[in-house]
Amino acid sequence: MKIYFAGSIRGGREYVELYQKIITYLKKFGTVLTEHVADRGLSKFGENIENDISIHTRDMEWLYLSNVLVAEVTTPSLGVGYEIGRAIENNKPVLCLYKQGSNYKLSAMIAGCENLTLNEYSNIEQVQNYIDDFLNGIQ
Ligand code: 6K6
Repeated sequence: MKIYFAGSIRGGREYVELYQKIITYLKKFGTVLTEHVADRGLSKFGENIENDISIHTRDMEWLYLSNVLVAEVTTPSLGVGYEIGRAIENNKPVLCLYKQGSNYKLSAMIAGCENLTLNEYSNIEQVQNYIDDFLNGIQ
């Protein structure tokens, strides 16, 4: 299984350690195409020598190749929201994970979307259980 993991980069890196844990767990199920999302060596806002057009082109190729998109949506991110929309339009199953009690309010465009699965979690064990349920259900 090819998995596209989406998490905030320029939207804010507050949960990057959690992204790393999610990616490690997702690897039990197949290949994660977007491990760089948890790259802690990255400068604060994801600025590096790659230009934005090549980032977008490459990420869309990976999104089309993937069997499923898993997104950590707690930190609001235009890029993550865009990827979720593109995945749904391309009939990919989408799992969104949102940290309960966060100060960030989840957009109605995610919370109210019936074409994705949204799970709220409070710890990594719950995240793992939601991933198990979701990915075992589509395999
Ligand atoms: C290199 C290593 C890590 O980041 C970089 C350069 N920037 C990006 N590289 C790859 N994907 C990116 C980059 N910036 C945004 N994205 C995609 O958008 C990722 O797949 C994330 O899921 C999402 C984050 O969007 P923003 O709006 O928070 O940046």
